[in-house]
Amino acid sequence: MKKSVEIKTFAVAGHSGGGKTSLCDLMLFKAKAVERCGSVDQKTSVSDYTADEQEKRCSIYATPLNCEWKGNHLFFIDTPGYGEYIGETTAALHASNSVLIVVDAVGGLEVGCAKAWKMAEELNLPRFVIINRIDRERADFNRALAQLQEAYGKTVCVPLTLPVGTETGFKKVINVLRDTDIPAELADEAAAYREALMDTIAESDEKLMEKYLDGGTLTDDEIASGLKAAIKSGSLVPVFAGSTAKDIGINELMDSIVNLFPDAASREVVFADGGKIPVSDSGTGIGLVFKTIIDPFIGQLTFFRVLSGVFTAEKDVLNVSRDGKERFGQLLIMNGKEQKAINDAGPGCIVAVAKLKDCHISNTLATAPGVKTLPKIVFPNPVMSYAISAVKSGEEDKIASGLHKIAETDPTVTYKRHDETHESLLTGMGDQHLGNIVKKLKDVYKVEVHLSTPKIPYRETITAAGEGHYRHKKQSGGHGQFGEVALRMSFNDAGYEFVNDVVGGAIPRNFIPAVEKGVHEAMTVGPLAGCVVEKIKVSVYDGKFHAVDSSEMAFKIAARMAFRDAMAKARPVLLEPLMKVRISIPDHYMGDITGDLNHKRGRILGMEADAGMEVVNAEIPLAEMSKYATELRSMTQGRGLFEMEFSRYEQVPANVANDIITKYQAERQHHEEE
Ligand SMILES: Nc1nc2c(ncn2[C@@H]2O[C@H](COP(=O)(O)OP(=O)(O)OP(=O)(O)O)[C@@H](O)[C@H]2O)c(=O)[nH]1
Ligand SMILES: [Mg+2]
Repeated sequence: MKKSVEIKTFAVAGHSGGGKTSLCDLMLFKAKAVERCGSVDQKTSVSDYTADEQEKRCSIYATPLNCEWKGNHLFFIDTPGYGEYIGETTAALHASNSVLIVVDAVGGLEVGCAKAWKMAEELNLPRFVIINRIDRERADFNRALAQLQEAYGKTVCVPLTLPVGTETGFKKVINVLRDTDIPAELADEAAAYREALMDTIAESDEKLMEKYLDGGTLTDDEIASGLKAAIKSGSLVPVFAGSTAKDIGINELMDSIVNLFPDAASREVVFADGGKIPVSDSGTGIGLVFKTIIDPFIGQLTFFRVLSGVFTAEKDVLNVSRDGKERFGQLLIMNGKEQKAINDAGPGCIVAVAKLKDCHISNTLATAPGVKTLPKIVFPNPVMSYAISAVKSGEEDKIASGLHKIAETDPTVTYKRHDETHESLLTGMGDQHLGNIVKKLKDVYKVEVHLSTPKIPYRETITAAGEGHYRHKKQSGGHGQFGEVALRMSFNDAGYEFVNDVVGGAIPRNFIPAVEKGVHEAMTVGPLAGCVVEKIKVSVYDGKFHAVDSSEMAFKIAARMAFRDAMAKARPVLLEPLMKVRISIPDHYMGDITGDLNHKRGRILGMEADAGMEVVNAEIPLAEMSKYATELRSMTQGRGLFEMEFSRYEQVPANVANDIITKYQAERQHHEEE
């Protein structure tokens, strides 16, 4: 096993189609980790090995890979660029020490790259950029570089290598720090970047600064250590030029991974409580589980990243988060579906173990007691829901158990029964993501499902005070039913409140709980559209009882009817959920996006420029958002991203409310007539 300083652990991230997977395949091949170079186009990629990925020719899952290069062991994770699979990228970044962002020289700084940058920045992960596909028609290295520099700073994004020629004329790259035979047309540029880099290096260390200002030449080691310090702090993000298709610039990139990427010892272990310890090459193993898969052939595999210490095969391990114990079998390092068993794994290693009992994403593993938990991985909120039901009746349990297992491997999927609409909801990141889930249910869990647009959980409340009264009286045979209730209601912003204001025993105390129950029942099916009623205060102030005929049932019915009577007089209104939505787009889509928000009854709260994208913050009714993942994709050709979370309930505008109420009342009448 290599020492932590010889281990580099990084995620490869960026916009879909930039060439991340192709780059990973090429690195594996160049490092002789595989015999033939995998290809996305020929469906032989080591990383995109699942049938779904091969069919779509795009990554869906984050795939841990590894190889050795010039004395270092590289562990890297190829992530999908497509926005709906962002959960995979999130997990991968949590297992990494730095991020290599792949930018397409044709497309430039697209939203997938901006998002990767932002996530890396939030996790304090050093960044590197490769501008790839320079061999392609309409490629423009300088345009892509200018976009990066505009978004993140001219002194931050500085090229370490520059392309000689472009498109079909792209032949090689030059290293601005090292190379001396620089073509005349690049000489000025290379000199300017060299100077910028030397300034950054000097600024990173006072001693180096003095030496540099005194006119001394910095040694290779001094240059590397200066660059590393600046990279670690994020004040420098080296940019590389390349083409994975033509294998140009990739040697220089891989050498720099060895020389400049932060190693596994460079980052302290930070626990959930903020406590820190330095990375150790020996002693108690500490690891973070970031991925689990359920493979039809291998069964369940748990991936974790070693943060400190050593894990050994065939040993007991503690799951600190679950307060449990696991028995490790083999320790595996993986290249797609190829696995290699190792004896032990130290800091920076990404390893897999088969068939653990109770081990989940975000769990902390340790080889000895006394280790604190690591911070949990925070996944993005799923944003698109469908009501899901079984095609064959009676297979609901099969759906539940299948989705439970799927959600276990993908935290951006949820499956829940909605308390208010009583529908089972499948929620995920968008149509394609959910499409994959449905396919998996069919292929792996053998159950077919229907998806439909879910009902909106509208609610009802009142805008005035009201009084209601009802006498429930029935004489059937000998024993009758009798209960009479009078109540008042008023709007109560704090929530639901029930008060007993009955004096003089008009309703005996022992029947009050039944009255409250009746109110409660009436509140679950409001009079306007059958929705939950909220934010009201109800006070029972009068009633009558009968010594023989009164019963709990009679008071419950009377209370329910009195409630409806009062509510009808208290000017009831319909409320709808509003979502807080954050939409990131390139600026030229701004007009289309804001225009569309107007149609959606959206309210724009603000706009900002963030990490190279324009961001629109808005509040939009949930009823208008059910297809937004798909709509945004088609409005922006896949160049937009959005996040969404529940904000609050608000009164539905009268014209919209009328339609909803009329439709509900018509359905109810139809039911009653049946
Ligand atoms: N001409 C050219 N094509 C490239 C290059 N790198 C990748 N490609 C092609 O670009 C397409 C997309 O490449 P991928 O490696 O799948 O891109 P990715 O970034 O992994 O995409 P996602 O998995 O969807 O995020 C494939 O057809 C590749 O063959 C390159 O340097 N030059
Ligand atoms: Mg890919």
